[in-house]
Amino acid sequence: MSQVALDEKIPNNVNLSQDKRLQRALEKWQPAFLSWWREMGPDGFQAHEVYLRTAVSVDPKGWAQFGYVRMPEYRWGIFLADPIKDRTIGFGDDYGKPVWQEVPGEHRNALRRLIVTQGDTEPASVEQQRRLGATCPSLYDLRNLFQVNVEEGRHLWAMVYLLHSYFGRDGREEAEELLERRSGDRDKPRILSTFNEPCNDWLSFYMFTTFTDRDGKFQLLALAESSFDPLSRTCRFMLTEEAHHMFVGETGVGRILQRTAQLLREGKDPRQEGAIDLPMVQRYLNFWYTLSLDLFGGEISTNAANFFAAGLKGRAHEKNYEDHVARDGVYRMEVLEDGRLVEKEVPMRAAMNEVLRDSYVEDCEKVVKRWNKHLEGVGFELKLPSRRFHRRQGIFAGHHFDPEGRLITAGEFEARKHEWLPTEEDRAYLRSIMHRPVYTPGHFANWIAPPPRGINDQPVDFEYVRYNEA
Ligand code: BYC
Repeated sequence: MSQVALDEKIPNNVNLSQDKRLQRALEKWQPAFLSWWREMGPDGFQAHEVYLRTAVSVDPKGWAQFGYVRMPEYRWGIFLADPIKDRTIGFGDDYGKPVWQEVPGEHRNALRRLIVTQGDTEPASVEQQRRLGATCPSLYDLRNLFQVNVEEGRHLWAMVYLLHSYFGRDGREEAEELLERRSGDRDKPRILSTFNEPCNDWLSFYMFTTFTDRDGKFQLLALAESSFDPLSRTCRFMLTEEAHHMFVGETGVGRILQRTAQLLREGKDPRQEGAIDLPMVQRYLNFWYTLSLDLFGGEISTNAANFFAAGLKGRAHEKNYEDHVARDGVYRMEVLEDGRLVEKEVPMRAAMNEVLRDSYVEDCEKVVKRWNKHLEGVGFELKLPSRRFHRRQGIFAGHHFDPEGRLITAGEFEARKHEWLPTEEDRAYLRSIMHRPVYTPGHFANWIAPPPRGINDQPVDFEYVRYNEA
């Protein structure tokens, strides 16, 4: 293939047309990616034309070009944010030294593992969401789902680029394995817990894109601080795309709340009208928020301490902290000792997962505040549960807490979990109101309000997804 044709097919700013080694690695990997996409990507919509944005360069004009594309023909590209001149290491033991353009031998395994873990979440989320097209509330939402999906595909490419370019043969093997694991599969599951949970209805999808994609935002912010400059630059560009995913989630839940609040103000029972009642929204929030808290890892973590000391993974917006070495500092956190919650001082470096979780929780608080604006006057407010509630990773896993964070017994938890977490009945109800997809332009399911405006200045009733037999 000519250089121009290659750059046209795979938009990039990594000099792909001159890089024979990368070309050879991709020659094998790209067809495997496409067959994974056909097998595990959006079910039933591979031949549809979707109004998508494609990144063709990193400058503001090029990174968001819109047009109809069939998803398997989407141009998944490879982009790094522009380099920062004379960038130095921003934290850890090597603070102030020049950043690395190659992988230092002593950090090779740890870096590869971080990149693989990040990369694994991207195809996992596509797999989790692959059947949602059959129950979509509108063409607008269907298009947003597919935009999220193709960009997760691109984020996988971003991590695979790093594995192919900087990790030799074992990098290529890891890249292949990223296409072999499957979300929820008993024998070859995805690496992180939350990415093996089914995401089969649109309330879950909006909660996932609000809370789980927001974990993505904070993990990418932490990796954007990395001393390994290609990783930092890759993550910086990914963050520009992540913003849209969180927009899809936050406005999706917001529009559900708007519809339900409207019915409540009219004195109607949302369930009688086929809409979603607020306690159910709270249960889904509790579920996806707490699963996403798990993605930050243990509160006290040697891995996190080592990543920080080595300069591999920092804190979100590291420049806002005073002490970038954090060798002597401590972090006060509540831990369980002899069945009681007590405050304890933990060496700061060992608490880095919790520090990142703090930034995340603060961001989530703001989202909930914006959601509650839709509920003014209806007598119900959504709330984030305690970060101890319903945890499966870290020091609170295996213990029981109520949403206020009070320690309770397993029996008490069992007796009340139907108030706090989605029930079988909730799932059946959502299936019943979502079983019929809405594919008519400008029409919306009865359980969600239309958005105030369309995508890229197109009207709300634009045909965002269409089927052309050509
Ligand atoms: N599930 O020291 P610990 C995104 C393991 S989302 C399963 O507590 P560490 C996206 C851990 O691996 C962002 N296992 O944790 C969003 C370790 O295993 P080993 C993804 C878990 O290592 C939506 C052991 O438990 N990016 O982009 O400090 C759509 C003890 O670990 C979990 C990243 O995650 C879990 N939840 O931190 C699409 C960034 N938590 O060593 C995309 C890269 C912990 O005993 N990853 N374990 O075998 C990391 O920075 C770290 O791997 C983690 C874990 C923060 C995830």
